[in-house]
Amino acid sequence: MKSQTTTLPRLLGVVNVTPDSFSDGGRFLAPEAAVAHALELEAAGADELDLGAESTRPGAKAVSPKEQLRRLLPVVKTLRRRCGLPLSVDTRSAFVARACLDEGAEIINDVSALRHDPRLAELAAERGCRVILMHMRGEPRTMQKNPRYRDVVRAVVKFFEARLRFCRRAGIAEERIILDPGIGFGKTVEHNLELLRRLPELTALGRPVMIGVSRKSFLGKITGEEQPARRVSASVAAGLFAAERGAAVLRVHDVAAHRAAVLTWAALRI
Ligand code: HH2
Repeated sequence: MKSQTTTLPRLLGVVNVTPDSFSDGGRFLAPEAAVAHALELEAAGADELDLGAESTRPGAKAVSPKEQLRRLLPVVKTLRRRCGLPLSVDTRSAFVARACLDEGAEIINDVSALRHDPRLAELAAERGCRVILMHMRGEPRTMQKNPRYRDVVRAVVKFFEARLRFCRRAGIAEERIILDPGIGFGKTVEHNLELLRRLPELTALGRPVMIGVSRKSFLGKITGEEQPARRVSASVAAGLFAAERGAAVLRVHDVAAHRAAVLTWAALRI
């Protein structure tokens, strides 16, 4: 067999400890259910896990940091003992992130790109942890109200340039930063497709790019599939396309399907 030259995109498995996530709300709200699901994703080949307690689906209401922590902490504590993967915490709150980092989480995934809570940048600098900065126009409550850009890719590049300058000033090492264009966050179907097609313009910023297309509604609009859990094939197709254009991390719900697809894709690419 030839030696493998293609770097596989890492798979960040999603664990939503929420009652209302768009694709699996309520299934993993109980800590035991969330832990069992996380361990399943680990067994299926996830490289890292992303734990979230606040849905960011369009129209979602904010969840207090106290409530987020009540949902997350038992899960983080148990997983730190039972799971070998790096844990990411999907939160905009420094209070939540700090407590989870204290329990062994290693990555902050902030859909506001450190704009929501000023203390989150300080925390990231202090701990030297990895940080995922995501682009979002507006807030989850309002973001899908008539999103418009002159050129969505240029707007996202400019946004990241500014956020990277901000991080430098805040003392966050550039090599700890991962960029995510925020597929579905204040974007139309066409905006999402354009961002995926022109991904190399984002990787040109010199940081790994993460893509979260998994089960999202733009895939439903393309395929006509209304149920998020049945958008697995569409998610895999879009994920592989993103990998081909340079995505370093795929944030996915269906790890086993993505793992098989990514391995096959990599074997073909040698
Ligand atoms: N997508 C969701 C949530 N967090 N974080 C990043 N960095 N990138 C994403 O694309 C992203 C994200 C939405 O997916 P999900 O967590 O399944 O749904 P919900 O926000 O409703 O919990």
